[in-house]
Amino acid sequence: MALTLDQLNQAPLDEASAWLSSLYEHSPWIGRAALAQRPFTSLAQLKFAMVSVLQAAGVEPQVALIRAHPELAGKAMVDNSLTAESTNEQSKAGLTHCTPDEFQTIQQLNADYNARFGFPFILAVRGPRGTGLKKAEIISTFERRLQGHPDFERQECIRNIHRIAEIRLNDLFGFTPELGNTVWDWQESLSQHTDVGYAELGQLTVTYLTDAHRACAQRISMDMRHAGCDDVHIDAVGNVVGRYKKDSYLRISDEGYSPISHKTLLTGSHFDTVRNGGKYDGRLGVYVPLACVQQLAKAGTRLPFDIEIVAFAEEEGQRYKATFLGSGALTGDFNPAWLDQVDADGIRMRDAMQHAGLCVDDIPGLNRNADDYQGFVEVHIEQGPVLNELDIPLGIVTSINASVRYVAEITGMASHAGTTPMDRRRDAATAVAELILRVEQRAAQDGDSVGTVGMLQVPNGSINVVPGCCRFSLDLRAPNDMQRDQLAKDVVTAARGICERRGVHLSLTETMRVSAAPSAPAWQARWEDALHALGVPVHRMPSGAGHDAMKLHEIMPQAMLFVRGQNSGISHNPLESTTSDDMQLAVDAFAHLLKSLAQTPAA
Ligand code: HGY
Ligand code: MN
Ligand code: MN
Repeated sequence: MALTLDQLNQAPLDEASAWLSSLYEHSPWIGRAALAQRPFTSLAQLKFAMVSVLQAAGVEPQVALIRAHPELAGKAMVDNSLTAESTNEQSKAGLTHCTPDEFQTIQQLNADYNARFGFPFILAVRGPRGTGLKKAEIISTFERRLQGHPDFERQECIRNIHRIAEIRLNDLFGFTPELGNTVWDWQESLSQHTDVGYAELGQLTVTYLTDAHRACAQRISMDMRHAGCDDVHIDAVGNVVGRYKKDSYLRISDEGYSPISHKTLLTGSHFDTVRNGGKYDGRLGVYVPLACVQQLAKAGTRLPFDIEIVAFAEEEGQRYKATFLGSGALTGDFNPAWLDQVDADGIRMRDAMQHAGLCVDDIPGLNRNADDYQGFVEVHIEQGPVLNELDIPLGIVTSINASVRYVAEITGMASHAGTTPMDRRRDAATAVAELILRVEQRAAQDGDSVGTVGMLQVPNGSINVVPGCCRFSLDLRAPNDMQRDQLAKDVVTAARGICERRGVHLSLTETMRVSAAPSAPAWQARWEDALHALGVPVHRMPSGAGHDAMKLHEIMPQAMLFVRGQNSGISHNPLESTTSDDMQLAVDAFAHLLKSLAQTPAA
């Protein structure tokens, strides 16, 4: 029989702690100590109470807890001394049915890991979806983490223990993150579409208007229609737009109805990806609101405002240097010069649009009139380690950092690698190398600026030729425009100085400049109210990553909600991950925001 929060809140301490005693392996003290924080208003609040107990306990008890766990497919499994919960978890992941090779590999990994860290490897093998990781994934994670730092590994084991406890708690309360699972599954099926050349490598890359990109647009359109959106269309730049209409009349009193004057709520995020990217960057911000629409449609509920969800077609600027193209088309920022850009295969954007059946002439008509909207909200994975290290599932974005990007080329003189003395070279690559280290040093000195050279190439280089040309990119970001501009100024000045001294030539083209986007206080407050209602700690933080919300910020109030990433919140990397429990909480927070908006009198 599933437990309820009321029962847990009201039961005598011994009885309540007995219910929680198997959440943390052989360690009932954690659940017991957390009960001091009763009454709990949500499972999320109870989970975080146990996280806090362990954080406060310090390193010794944490290491003791890790050591209280069995190895994966280890001795305890072989001699059947696993707890019922561990048996269930290890069998769900297939660890009770390893091939001799798999078994041998895992034994060796267990021995190596224990020898290196002095405690067993802990992984929540039920995985981010709760249905169990594949053995291959378990082994690759094991091998990857064997190289970790001891402090990090202790913390990562504890994070996995909290995930194990979360899943066991869900089972105890008969709770299934249904909508989180739906969102997780929508993204899983969308991720099957990937660009040619990446599919073969098992990598996710969806760049603007490729066939995979168009398949994603069709897929998202279908998901929107099936979820209950009234209008779904693909617009002139390839954005997928779904609208869930308001109740044209709403009974507000026994006397009758009144036409609704609430403005539309705009939400969404992008569905293009970086090369070899993750499944959730952008897409999560399409599917979380869509899960809310699905729930409203199922209940036949209409709000006093339309919800417009946009899956933006291009945010990453991978195929063309046209970052935020999708959201920029809505804010009047589509740059017609982009149409004549060519991609790495010489295909003009204009022709790629033609090939995708888009009508370039309709682009100016995509401009949104801000007066028609209440504002823009975006849900996004954090893409960083903060929430992961705090063990907090959701975060409140206070501002999105300002950024500026360049593509650049340094030209020197190609010459013979064997005969050109070191003091007679005009080596383009060493000039860039010196600049890269200068960027690293200069960005670091601010403390909260970042500088990255993400692309670096010696075109037509040869092993025995001093590089005469070196192409590279610059991505510079800071919490505000002034700090960003100072960083950019210093970097460009340094670049010119290096080129002067080395007798090489610099050409630099700015490809993007976007201002910092502070969250609108009223909208940030709505997200905070939602987290309070969910019993999730409110952690406010800036966004180091850029988002479509920066573009919508230029014409309407906006605020973002972050969702914790797994694997230290890594992103722009196939290890990008988040759990269906955290996605469920994001859906719950979005639903809370919708409800509070619906109860607010029309402006
Ligand atoms: O680069 C960024 O910040 C975003 O992921 N496009
Ligand atoms: Mn991204
Ligand atoms: Mn993104």
